[in-house]
Amino acid sequence: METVMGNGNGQATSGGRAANAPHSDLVLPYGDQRNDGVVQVSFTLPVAAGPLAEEAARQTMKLMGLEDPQVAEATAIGEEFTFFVGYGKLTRAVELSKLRVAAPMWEELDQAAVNQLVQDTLGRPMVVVGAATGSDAHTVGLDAILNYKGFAGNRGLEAYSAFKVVNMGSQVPNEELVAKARELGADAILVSQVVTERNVHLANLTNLVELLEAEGLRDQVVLVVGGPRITHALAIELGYDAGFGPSTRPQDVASYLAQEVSRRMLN
Ligand code: B12
Repeated sequence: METVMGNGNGQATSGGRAANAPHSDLVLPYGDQRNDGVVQVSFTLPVAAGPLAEEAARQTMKLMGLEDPQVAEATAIGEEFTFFVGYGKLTRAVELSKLRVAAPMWEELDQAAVNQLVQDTLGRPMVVVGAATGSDAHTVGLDAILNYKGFAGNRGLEAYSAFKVVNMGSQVPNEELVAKARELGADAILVSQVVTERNVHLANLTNLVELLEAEGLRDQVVLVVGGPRITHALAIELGYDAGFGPSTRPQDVASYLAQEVSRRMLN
């Protein structure tokens, strides 16, 4: 993860400059040449394949802000739909120095350093309770973070001596999660939310925070949420300590947990 600076409200900001664009703060997509703005898009229109559908596709690309739109491929999908691949040019650039990016504050530590930091801080393993909560039946993401085998060649939290991991699995009611956290004296609660249809995750995540507050446990635990549509900014807004999104590696979470528990001990 790139270097981040605290902004004083529990988030971190980064004005990041693209490493490969030392002279320009303005970036456009790269097609054939740097900053030519060329992008490829794909979409389906509910129009039968033919000249009308192709013109509708070009107009659609113009509405996306693309100049010189071209249809590269138009494939009929059934009788009334056409799938398109198109090319076009973006002319408005992103100004990197104006971006504010929220990210959890931690430095990447290797497994030995995480184990050492937790040992130095607590003198015992951190107790970590994880669950996919509410109606959510997706376990792969949570398992990727917690299980020994981990994710993309990166070992899960079970592989660290720094963590005692309890994985409660999927569709765990918030009440059961809170009861288990209390029973085990959890140092951290790790929640997975993959289904976000109709914002079902928002009510469920808020409910967990309310339950923890009602039980007087909220300040006792590091509260983390992860999932493909989760951002750190959203997590903070909902009352969590950190949020982890797509492609998170167990080492990211391990590094964050070790540093967060250490930071709390020092405060
Ligand atoms: C496998 C799968 C299923 C399996 C799940 C099996 C299982 N045991 O997990 C089954 C078939 C059960 C399933 C069911 C459903 N699914 Co489904 N499913 C998927 C699928 C194909 C892959 C998900 C996955 O495993 N990804 C791989 C993992 C490694 O990635 P990840 O979850 O993002 O996890 C990473 C990060 O997000 C993060 N992370 C995740 N959790 C956590 C937690 C913590 C604490 C941390 C730190 C990090 C973290 O770290 C992980 C590693 O980097 C996705 C589509 C897709 N390609 O993503 C749809 C998808 C997630 N499913 C979807 C839907 C709608 C459903 C159903 C509602 C379908 C239906 N109508 O019945 C049901 C819901 C069931 C329920 N009650 O939850 C939608 C969700 C849309 C949305 N935004 O809400 C998706 C996106 C498909 C789609 N395009 O519509 N599904």
